[in-house]
Amino acid sequence: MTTTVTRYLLSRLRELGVGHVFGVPGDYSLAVLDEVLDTPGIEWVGTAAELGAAYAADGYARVKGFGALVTTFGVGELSAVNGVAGSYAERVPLLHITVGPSQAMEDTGASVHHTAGDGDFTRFARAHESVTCAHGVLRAPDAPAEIDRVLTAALAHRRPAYLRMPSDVGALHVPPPRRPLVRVDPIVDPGNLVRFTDAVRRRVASAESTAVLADYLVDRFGVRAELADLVAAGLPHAVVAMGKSVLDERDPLFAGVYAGALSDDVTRTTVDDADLLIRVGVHLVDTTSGGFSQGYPDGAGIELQPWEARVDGEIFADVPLAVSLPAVTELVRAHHGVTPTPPRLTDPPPPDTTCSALTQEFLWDAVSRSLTGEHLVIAEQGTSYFGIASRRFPSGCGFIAQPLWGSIGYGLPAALGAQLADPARRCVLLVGDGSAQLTIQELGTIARHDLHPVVVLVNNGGYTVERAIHGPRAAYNDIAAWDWRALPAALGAENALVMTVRTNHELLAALDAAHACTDRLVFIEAITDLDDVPELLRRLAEGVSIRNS
Ligand SMILES: Cc1ncc(C[n+]2csc(CCOP(=O)(O)OP(=O)(O)O)c2C)c(N)n1
Ligand SMILES: [Mg+2]
Repeated sequence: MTTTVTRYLLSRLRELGVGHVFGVPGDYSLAVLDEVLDTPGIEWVGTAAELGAAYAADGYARVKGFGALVTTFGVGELSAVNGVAGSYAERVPLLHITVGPSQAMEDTGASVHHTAGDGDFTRFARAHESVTCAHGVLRAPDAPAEIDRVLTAALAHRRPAYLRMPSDVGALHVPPPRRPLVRVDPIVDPGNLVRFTDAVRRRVASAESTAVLADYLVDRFGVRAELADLVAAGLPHAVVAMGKSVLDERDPLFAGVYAGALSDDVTRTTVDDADLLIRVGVHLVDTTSGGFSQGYPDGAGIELQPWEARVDGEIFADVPLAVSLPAVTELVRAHHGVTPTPPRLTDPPPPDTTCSALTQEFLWDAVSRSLTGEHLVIAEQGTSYFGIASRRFPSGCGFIAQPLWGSIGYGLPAALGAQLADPARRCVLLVGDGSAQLTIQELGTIARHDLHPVVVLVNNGGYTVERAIHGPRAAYNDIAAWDWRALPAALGAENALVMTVRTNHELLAALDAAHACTDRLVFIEAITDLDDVPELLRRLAEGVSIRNS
């Protein structure tokens, strides 16, 4: 029995749970896409642009564990590369396949379209080398081995991989997969594990107060359940915004979203003043740490990272998160320390239902209050991210943002991917007008697939987050004024529920209507003042401005 290279690849993607492949076709890739259309269990999602496909594959992978996009050589793949770089930075595993000129054309060095006309067919792969963890060119007979190699690497590193497929290679016959894809477990050094647990035991026994700080690597390395076990041992715990949703924010011992010196007092003191701070999958970046203003001593405490652990700065190599975290939990449970006092987070004031003009503080309070455990929030960089990140979520509510790579325009296509990945969980996209202008065309893709997310578009007349940092009235922070209300219908969502809100009262009514209307796309244009920013951003912006100068 044989299969084709394309079918081999698609069956491996199916095995990884991929049910949707994103991209834009090109003449080189059409035959490959025929096979995608013919493959049961895989749906082709044609996006308006390749960058949207890359962001969508990323949002999809954050929900399903793996994503895929197919682009055409040169023009298509380079349009996607910013998205792939974001997945690389934020550790989202996916496969970018680009289909290019046939091997025969390559051999003759022909000056074919989508090349630079110099016979170099490897140039664009080189552009991907620095933003993928594995890359290759598919050729018979080792195409199956290459596919398996790059997929295994992407899974192990939680990073994207890249494959170039000459257009004639997809149809070549190869043996079908004989066994499941090999998953590489991280290496565990038994000696270091023993030394690590001894060090943790001593540290836990002498600690007067212990707290946990968790971040996004918990999610990427699949240890949410293990983290829940650790905090269930009775430890106060906080989360870094990039890892928001890895902890239950309604737990009585939840101490809030930590942002270094910009955190609320309760959160900051819980983390910074703990005698022993256990950091789980923490990777602070400037946008999540109040510009690296964390108050806990660097290196002190217990630090659990994907492949190594540290205790008071001592490194234990090859003691990976999946092993170190349960080990720490066992030792914390065995130690009967002082029962902690639950942190007292202040709840926001009751909603102001008057007709006063909508403010950012009110907007994010109201949006967060309206969420349930069935929602998945996607927050774009800008006031949306800073506004929602610090608000407390209901148990089970998911969160996607891109504060490390921070490429505006990411949110809307990521919501497309996330909504396709889990149709049962309604996406709530929070996006600024400036960001939306980069990738709004994917609203058409959302409509074409009859998806029903709620989009809250903050219309504040331009780049407010940038105004807060520099140039409040500079022309470069202005954008073209669009008729946002007309856009959903123009882009194919004729039956969308579209609302514009200018007051607190109108926003509350719109959110009620949005949550009641689950069978349609909902688009809320929320108008706020161009200088109005959430408190966290206001504090952060002062620091950014100083650092940039
Ligand atoms: C691709 C890309 N280009 C430029 C930037 C710089 N940038 C960061 S935020 C931002 C403005 C965002 O404005 P908007 O989406 O309207 O948000 P808000 O006004 O609510 O802050 C810009 C231009 C970026 N992060 N990514
Ligand atoms: Mg704006």
